[in-house]
Amino acid sequence: MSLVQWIPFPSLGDERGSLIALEAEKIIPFAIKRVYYIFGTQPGVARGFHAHKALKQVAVCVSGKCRMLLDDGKKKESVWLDSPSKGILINDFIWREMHDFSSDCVLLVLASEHYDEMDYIRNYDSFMEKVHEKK
Ligand code: T46
Repeated sequence: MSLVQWIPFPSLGDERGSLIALEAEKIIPFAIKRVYYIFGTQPGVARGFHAHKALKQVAVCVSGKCRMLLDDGKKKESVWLDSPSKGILINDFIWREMHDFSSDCVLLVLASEHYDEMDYIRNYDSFMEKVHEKK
């Protein structure tokens, strides 16, 4: 199965332009507890480099683009987030890295849990150990 799970967002646009509504537990497959966005990323900067133990998230570039690398411990896939009309579902125990941010990139993230630093696995070796423990 592909690591990359796209969620197409229905557009409510009309002749005036575009509008997308993201409703929890409908389009977004969980109750949203937190929303954050990443913007103004400096040239050459990459972010992420961690996994989460329980958190699920949907990420969408509402402006510009960036490249998201996902890694489940067995395989890696890299995709461009370059459309406000689709998001990517990032499940728990997935290592993620964000690269190649355009200067106009606004990466919006909808999260299933409140912020909790204890939920992060920020060391790649620990991530690999935990993924194998789960099996
Ligand atoms: C993820 C990717 C896509 C908070 O205090 N509250 C928050 O809700 C978040 C997301 C971060 N923070 C603090 C923690 C750090 O001191 O803000 C600082 C920067 O966070 P971090 O270095 O984790 O940012 P990224 O861009 O590496 O990762 C973020 C999310 O943390 C992460 O869950 O999946 O975006």
